[in-house]
Parts: sequence; structure tokens; C-alpha cells
Amino acid sequence: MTTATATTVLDYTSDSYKDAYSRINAIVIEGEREAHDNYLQLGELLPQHTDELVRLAKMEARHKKGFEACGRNLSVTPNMEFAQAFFAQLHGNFQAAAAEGKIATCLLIQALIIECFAIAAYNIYIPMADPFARKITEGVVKDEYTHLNFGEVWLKANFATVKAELEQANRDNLPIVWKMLNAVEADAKVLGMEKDALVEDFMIQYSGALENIGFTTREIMKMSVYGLTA
Ligand code: Y39
Ligand code: FE
Ligand code: FE
Ligand code: FE
Repeated sequence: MTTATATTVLDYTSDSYKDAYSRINAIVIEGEREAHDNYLQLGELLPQHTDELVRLAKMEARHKKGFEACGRNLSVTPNMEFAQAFFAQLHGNFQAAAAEGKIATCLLIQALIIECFAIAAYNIYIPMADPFARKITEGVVKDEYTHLNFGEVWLKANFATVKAELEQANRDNLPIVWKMLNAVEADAKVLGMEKDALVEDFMIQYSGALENIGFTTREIMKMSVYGLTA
């Protein structure tokens, strides 16, 4: 198999690239905006961790600024309506969980699922990105591992009491991720990102996170394919 490099295949100035970028760039901007809000909300639910969570929220706000600059650099206007619709289901589930004080569910949605999705997408995007966006994304992805780690550490420390809640939250939210991936498959491909690679990287990150929290291999097998055929 030959690996095509971004510069041989992608024309960042083409209408087709810019059209796909208007949606993917918006998704990333909206995702970073919602991540900022989600960490602030988690900071209220976890008073012992407010300072750290406010710090994570500030990182997300910086990421948003960085990706807005990436769009401007390519003269692309992000399609924010598309992005809000893209996140609506996960966003609604996070809000519902927060209103009920379900901290483990909120952490599974933001710190595990969304962070693993971001890490997979950014890892796959970096080698295909234009040089400006590549530099920005390389800085961002390092932070996302920190966010994932926060969720892992808290959920591991509370594993016995949150295990059943996490299993239900996984059942409710993982199928949404596969639908989200299907919704961006065509645009991602235009940016040089293959769906198979995104699924593979997501699975590696997410199953690794579940393992770090305390789930057995058997449990992870059952959980991580949940809704995959949805
Ligand atoms: O924690 C974070 O910063 C995550 C909110 C950002 C979400 C990024 C979502 C990436 C999905 C891109 C899909 C491309 C195929
Ligand atoms: Fe981020
Ligand atoms: Fe993050
Ligand atoms: Fe990877």
C-alpha cells in the first residue's frame, strides 16, 4: 500500500476542498465551543476540581480560536448551523445528564467519547492538513490527551459506584458517534481522512480509556462495538 501525502493529492484552494472544509472546520469550532462550556459545567458539578476544570475550559477556548484562524487562512466560512445540528444529540444528552447531576455520564460524553473522537480526527488530519492548520492541530491534540486523562482519573477513582451508570451512558451515546461519523464520512474523505482510519483510531483511544478506568477486556469488547452497525 502506498501512502499518499497531502501535498500530492489535496488542493487546499479548490472549491471542493473549501466546501468540505466549511463543514468539518465548523464541526471542530462548535465542538471546541461546546467542550469549553461542558468543562465549565463540570467545574460546577465537581467543586473539588473547579480550578482544574476551568483551566481545561480555557484550553478549549484557545483551540476554538486556533481553528477559526485555520478557516480564515483558507478563506473558508464555517457552516455553524450544520455543526450545531451535528452535535445536537450528544449536546442534549450532556445537558440532560448535567441537570440530573449525573457526573459520570457527563464525563463519559465529554471527556471520553468527544475527546477520543477529537484525538482520532486530529491524529488522522495532521498529516493531510495545510501547513498552517497542521501546526495548530499538533498543539491542540496534545491538550486533548490531558482532557481525556482527567476523565479517566476521576472515573477510575469512582469506578465501583459509577460502573453501571457508565455502561448505560455508553449504550445511550456510542451509537450517536457512529451516526456522526457517517454524517461526515464524505467530507472527511475530501480532506484526506478515511472513515476506516477514524473508526480504528477512535476504537484504540476509547477502548484504552475504558481499560484505564477499570473495565475488563470482555466488558470493553461488548461496550466498544455498541451501536456500531447503527
Ligand atoms: O475536546 C475537544 O476539544 C473536542 C471538542 C472537540 C471536538 C472535535 C470534533 C472532531 C470531529 C471532527 C470530525 C472529522 C471527521
Ligand atoms: Fe479541544
Ligand atoms: Fe478537549
Ligand atoms: Fe492514533
